[in-house]
Amino acid sequence: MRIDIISVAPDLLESPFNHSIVKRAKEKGLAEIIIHDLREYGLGNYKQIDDTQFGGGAGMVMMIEPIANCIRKLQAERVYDEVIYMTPDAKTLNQSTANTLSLKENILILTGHYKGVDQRIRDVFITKEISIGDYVLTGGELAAAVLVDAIVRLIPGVIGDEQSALTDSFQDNLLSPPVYTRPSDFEGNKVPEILLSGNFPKIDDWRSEKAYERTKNIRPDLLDE
Ligand code: 6GU
Repeated sequence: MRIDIISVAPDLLESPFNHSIVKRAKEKGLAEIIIHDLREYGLGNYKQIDDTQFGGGAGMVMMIEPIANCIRKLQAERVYDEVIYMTPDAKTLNQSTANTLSLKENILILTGHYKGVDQRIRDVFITKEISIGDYVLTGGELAAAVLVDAIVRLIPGVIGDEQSALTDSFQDNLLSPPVYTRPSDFEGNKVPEILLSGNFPKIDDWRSEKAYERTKNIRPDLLDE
């Protein structure tokens, strides 16, 4: 999979993709992540990328031409399955969206700053808008890093143990059950007996039960979906 990201703060996107699973995916050739500095497409000597909003009001708006020029240049090189805009005023990311996106060939991600981008960018170029939750970040870069991490680990072949991604929290709209490792007794806090029993069908049942219990207590909304 190839992922292109357009950003005014490309340095924010260096480090998140040079760790653990995402790094391994890149090394295995399963994911290619390229960051594009929007400033290079800015207008005039000052490389302008934002301007005051029509109708008045505080805050700058990202201008249409630099973004359009950047997107068009990238689109001339490959066909994108999705052109995604990261913005808090969108549907929130969930595991199902991450699953769907992990099967795409090429995706382009636009990250916003300030008051956001001129609406016409969204109307003309964007095929999907994603928020990562009901709170506001300074810019879309950290949100894009979250999205890319969630997608890349799902690309077939990225996680060695195939089971591992499949048994994650949310994969069946359930939270994960509790997990334990040695020692089996920490200052009197014992690991549940069943996990030491070697009875694997029973252990599976126990884990399902605990996953359901946890979901019911903490995220009952997931059970309605
Ligand atoms: Cl995608 N962008 C920004 N700036 N804030 C957010 C967000 C995105 N998702 C949640 N908050």
